[in-house]
Amino acid sequence: MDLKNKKVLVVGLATTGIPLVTVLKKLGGKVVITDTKSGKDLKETTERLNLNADELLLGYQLKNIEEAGNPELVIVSPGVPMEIPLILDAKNKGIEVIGEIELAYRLMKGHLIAITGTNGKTTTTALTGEIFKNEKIRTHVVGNIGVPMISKVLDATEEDFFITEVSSFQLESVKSFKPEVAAILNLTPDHLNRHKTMNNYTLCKMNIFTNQGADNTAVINYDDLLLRKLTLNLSSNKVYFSRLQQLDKGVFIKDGKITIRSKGKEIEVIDKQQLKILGEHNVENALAATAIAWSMDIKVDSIRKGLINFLGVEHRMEVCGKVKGVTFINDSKGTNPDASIKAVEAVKDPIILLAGGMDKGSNFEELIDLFPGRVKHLVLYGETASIIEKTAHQKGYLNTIVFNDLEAAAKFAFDKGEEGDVILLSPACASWDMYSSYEKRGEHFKEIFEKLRVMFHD
Ligand code: UMA
Repeated sequence: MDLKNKKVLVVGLATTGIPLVTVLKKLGGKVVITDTKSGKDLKETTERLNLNADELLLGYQLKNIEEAGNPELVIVSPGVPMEIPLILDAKNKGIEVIGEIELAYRLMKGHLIAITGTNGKTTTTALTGEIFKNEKIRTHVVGNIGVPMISKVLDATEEDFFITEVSSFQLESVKSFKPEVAAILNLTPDHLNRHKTMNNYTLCKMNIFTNQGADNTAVINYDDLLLRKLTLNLSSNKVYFSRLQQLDKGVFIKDGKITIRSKGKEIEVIDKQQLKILGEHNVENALAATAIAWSMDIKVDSIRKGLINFLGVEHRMEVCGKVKGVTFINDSKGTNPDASIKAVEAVKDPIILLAGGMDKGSNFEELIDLFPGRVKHLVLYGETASIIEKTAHQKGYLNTIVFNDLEAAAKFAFDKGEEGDVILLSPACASWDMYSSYEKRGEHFKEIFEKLRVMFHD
């Protein structure tokens, strides 16, 4: 893709926008950047990138494309909604609008593996990356996981592998994006505040397969009936994984072992007990990573080593430690009810659950249904606190309390905690009402834990 002297508008100057601008400039593009954040807020970034005033339209939402000086191409960051007037106007006037992931795809060399799903995608992406690294392959673990794909494309060679986590936001604006292997792990409602309906959300996710052909592989969770139905007519070569059923062909659990069955041959990979990541949902993630690696001819020994050695990702069921016999677990990445359901199911000891955050229009009923016998207290904070509390009370679960912030909530949980209990931060909501990211929320929780640990000399 030739970007030399091409006028490009970049919308959003944060984790994605920063390397995006750097790459566009390296390729000779004429860059204009807009962000609703003010010049003052972005001063450090604009200085670091050596940007001048002509290139910057900061501090307000542009209403039309003329305001950006009629660029030839618009590239959006994942968090920028596709319905803002600027984007609609650009599209109406025939100006191409793509996301960063699409541009990265157009510029990349090497092999592309893409992983999506409502939950488990970060763990599966990181685990797949570990497996590929065991094979001594140059691997870039990128995407929604926090390292924009665009930041690695210019260094890559034909032999490199991109293991890319893709979100519904990113998949909404792809066009030619064509992974050699594409995986959808599961589909439950999420991000409905942006996508409006489950159908829209599903359609975005399905874009991962749109450009695949018979020479590409689609890795699909056989146990997710909606997903199985939606992928029935794909032209890709389908590889299923299942935690619940033994398949004629694919990756599944047999006698407690992760097993591959292919061309009439059966291969035992590991006993699922050997996984260090907790919970049945992580067994699914391990099955998916195995299926992806197997479809790319990765040796079973490398898969085995990756599965056994993988310790999980930060902010996902991360055990911080114990204070006075109470275990603290940071699952700040639990940003929707389904993720928190998996977290609660994975903990065998009595739980004091910290939850709440930005309102994405989620339904919390199923999460609350799990509480009897498992969750001793539900300690809430953030924008959704009263919504979750109301749902809990309607369902007859009354052990709830609301605080203004996470620190007060965590301290209350600690006061209530008894030896053997688990204080689980699994908010079931996005962090954006109080934090800039789930990472910042998780770090804050770990700081609170550290303070208590020091205070009680544990
Ligand atoms: N902005 C505007 N106009 C708008 C909206 C936003 O100018 O209308 C600006 C904001 O002021 C801000 C910038 O755009 O400066 C933010 O862009 P962004 O929200 O895309 O955030 P990035 O920092 O670039 O991070 C994004 C992903 N964020 C989102 O999808 C919301 C990160 O996923 C991802 O790790 C990163 O790109 C690298 O690829 C985070 C996430 O929470 C982890 N993702 C959601 C999830 O997993 O559920 C989808």
